[in-house]
Amino acid sequence: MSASATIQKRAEWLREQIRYHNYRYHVLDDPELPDIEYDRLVRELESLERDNPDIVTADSPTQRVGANPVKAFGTIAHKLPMLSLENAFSEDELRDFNRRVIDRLQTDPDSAIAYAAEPKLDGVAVSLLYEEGRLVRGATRGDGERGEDITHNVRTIEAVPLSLLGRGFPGTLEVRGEVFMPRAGFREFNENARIKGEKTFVNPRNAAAGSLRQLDPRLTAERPLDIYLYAVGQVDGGKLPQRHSQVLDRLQDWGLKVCPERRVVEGVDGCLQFYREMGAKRDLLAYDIDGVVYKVDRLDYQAQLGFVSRAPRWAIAHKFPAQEELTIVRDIEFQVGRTGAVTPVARLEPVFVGGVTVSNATLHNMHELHRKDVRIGDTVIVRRAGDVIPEVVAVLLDRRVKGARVVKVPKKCPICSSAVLSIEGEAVARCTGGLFCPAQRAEALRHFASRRAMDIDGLGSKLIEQLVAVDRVRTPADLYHLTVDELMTLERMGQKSAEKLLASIERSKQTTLSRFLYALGIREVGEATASALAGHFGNLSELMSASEESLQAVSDVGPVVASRVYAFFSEKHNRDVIQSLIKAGVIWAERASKAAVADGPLTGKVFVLTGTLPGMTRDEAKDRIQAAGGKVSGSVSAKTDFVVFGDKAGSKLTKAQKLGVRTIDQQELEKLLADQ
Ligand code: I6G
Repeated sequence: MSASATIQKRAEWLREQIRYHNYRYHVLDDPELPDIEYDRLVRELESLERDNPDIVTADSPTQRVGANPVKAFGTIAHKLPMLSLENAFSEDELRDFNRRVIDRLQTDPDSAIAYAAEPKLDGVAVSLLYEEGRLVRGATRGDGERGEDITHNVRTIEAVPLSLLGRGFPGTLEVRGEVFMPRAGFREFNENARIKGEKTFVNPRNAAAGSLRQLDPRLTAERPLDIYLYAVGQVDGGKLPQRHSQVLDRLQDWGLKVCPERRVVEGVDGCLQFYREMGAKRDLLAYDIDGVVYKVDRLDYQAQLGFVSRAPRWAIAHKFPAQEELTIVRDIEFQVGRTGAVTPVARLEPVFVGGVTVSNATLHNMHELHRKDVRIGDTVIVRRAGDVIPEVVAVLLDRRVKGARVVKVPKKCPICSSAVLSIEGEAVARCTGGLFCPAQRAEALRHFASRRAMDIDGLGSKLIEQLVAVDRVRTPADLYHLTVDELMTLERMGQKSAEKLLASIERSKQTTLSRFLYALGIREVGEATASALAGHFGNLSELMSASEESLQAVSDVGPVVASRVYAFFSEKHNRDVIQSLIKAGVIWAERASKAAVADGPLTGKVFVLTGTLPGMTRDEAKDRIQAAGGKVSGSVSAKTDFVVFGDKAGSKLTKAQKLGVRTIDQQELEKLLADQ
């Protein structure tokens, strides 16, 4: 064999391999080869074809993307028209269809008709034409008689074979089906487009249609498109099986992708069971469907039944309730969530969608509201899929009326009238009345009582929900006025548990400034920030009166945190709750003020803490040392004056001993502090 014949043979072998593995991967969803091996085959073929351009064939798997964009789509005439399907929107309509089939066929009304059933994909109908097993044309349905020539684009869809597998296929085989974009691919595509500031699509169907309408096939090739074939059109020079279900099996053998959810069912009952199963699965499928299709399985019956106007008498689409509908935005209001997020909600002209009447739909946040540019009076697409909260998907701009009103984020919380804080660059606007706002009560209390905040043992979420529901606790300060008798009126609360809970509430009064600050639940103020604020200011009143600028002087406090803290303490409600907490007996060690501390008993002394102190938490020790003017550092050096050690003291103690730094235990520390 000559060198060029050997190369040619190798290239043909590689193509066969790649086609077969494409088939395993895309059509059977059962790959045989690891990706890396597959890539190796493709790379070898690409390299052979690059070095020997004359061996390239049009159906080579390397030739999916044509080099040049087209100027416009050509028109093609479908040899056999691409029909539409009759719809059934109810069980009765399905029964009527079945009755008509039986009547026309004059079959025994007691013996069930076999139907080939499959989901109806929400995509774009296309036709693929294979001549002698080679893909020669791809077309849209168009008006059924004429469609657009999208050959260059369908070639880029990896699930579309450029040549058929095996043998026995008709010389001319036209197959029809649905091109779609799986949901995951759609989400990813939209996210990327959003990041790049490019056009996004409203739903996977529009994304599939838009992708097929690209003039540049390189762009289509980047879109995650897929296909399921569901019917044959023109067939010449070959025979097909006697049943529709067998035809689909045969298409799959030839490398064409058919829907794995297809099944043959018996009579109306079988159809209804299939409909219910698919309905239950609908939200779990990787792609959108809008119903199921039943086709009389026997092709001789199909031929007998024929067509009426533009639809076959032997098939029907049984539709699910639509998940998207058009309606009008009557108003845009704002809701406050458990964490204070102020969310725009569209009040809609009631519309039946996703099986229920919807009159409210979320707009998610201000960023989304602006991005979608939803205005009062607009006609919008509202979507309700499964049990998900209905959402406004998009505005129909061409239906915008004059005077459609833009909505701004409210300055005051619609629930508690506290200021609403919108931070530049952040999508979510928030109510600043965290401790006071009824919408946020339960969440604020849960956080307040949590272990790392006020550590109220036994005050769990369920109990909090109950206390809020009966309006016994509005702010955390109310917790400190609960009585055993009141607690005993709650579900599953006996005297013992009530007493135990009150004891933990009582215990929580003794706290530290940093825990207390953390417990207030100020947005962005986690434990570390609370501790930094407590350490810096030393007392609450200085912190509460600090300007945004001076807040930013605290280590790790930037403009966002500073504005949150400032906004929180600017709210009178929040200051009132703090006063009530202090009045109820919540207490911590404070440094009187910076000036006073400047000449405290420990002023100028540097402390390092190591190990667990027996009767004091580390935060407490730190707060008290700082309140006495001392500084607490994280590492031991020659500048350290005291290392305070507790149980399981670590290397800091050894280092102190090495450097000759004075080491003291808690008792000695207490003595130093008592000298204050
Ligand atoms: O629009 C369609 C969706 C699904 C169809 C169809 C189908 O089968 C699963 N089948 C036919 C025959 C037609 N339209 C005309």
